[in-house]
Amino acid sequence: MTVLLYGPAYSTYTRTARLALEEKGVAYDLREVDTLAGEGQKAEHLARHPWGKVPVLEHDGFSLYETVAIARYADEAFPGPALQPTDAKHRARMAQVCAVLDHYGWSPMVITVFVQRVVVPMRGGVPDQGAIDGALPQAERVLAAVESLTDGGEFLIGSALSLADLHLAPILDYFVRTEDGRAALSHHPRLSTWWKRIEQRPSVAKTRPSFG
Ligand SMILES: N[C@@H](CCC(=O)N[C@@H](CS)C(=O)NCC(=O)O)C(=O)O
Repeated sequence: MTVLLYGPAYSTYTRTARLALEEKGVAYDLREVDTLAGEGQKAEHLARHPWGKVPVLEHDGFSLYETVAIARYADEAFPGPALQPTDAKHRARMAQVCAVLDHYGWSPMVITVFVQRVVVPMRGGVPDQGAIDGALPQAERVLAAVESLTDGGEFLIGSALSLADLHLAPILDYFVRTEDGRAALSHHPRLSTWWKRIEQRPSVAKTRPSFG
């Protein structure tokens, strides 16, 4: 049965779910729910997600929200290259990086720095410099933490692509569209090298939003 993924192409979390499906080679229909236009709060979407957020995946009568759960499901329910290490320590590190990004990274890097520097001016507004100044040290701390948790190889964790890579790529893609973000990333050589490689991956290139 067709896999449906609800969410807009510009959403970083939706993109992580798409990356997992793309890397597994799973065909899916992206059903745009424009959360910035308030579509997440319509009854139709609230029936899928009690907080009106994206993404939501539907497969074979099974409905699932929360990106980490969706990405794990994509990995475990479908054939294709494994996206989670089998070794307990690497698997725990992968989960740790995803949690760090969710709890401490996404908000300062995407919601503050990217939105203030890119989206607000696009809409004719003036960036809130105070908010940016407050977010940058938080972003730097996250980059330093993730850099210290990585193995320094081709992928963030272990010897293969994992959900940690798919979690960070959409966040960093927006962050480095700002000068502040590029400067912050340049302080972290492992992540800088990782980003140059990962941004060229077909799944990452295919899902890159034009937004911003
Ligand atoms: N914990 C959720 C977070 C999802 C999330 O915040 N998605 C954003 C888009 S990237 C969203 O739905 N924003 C709209 C809103 O908060 O109303 C997950 O991991 O899926």
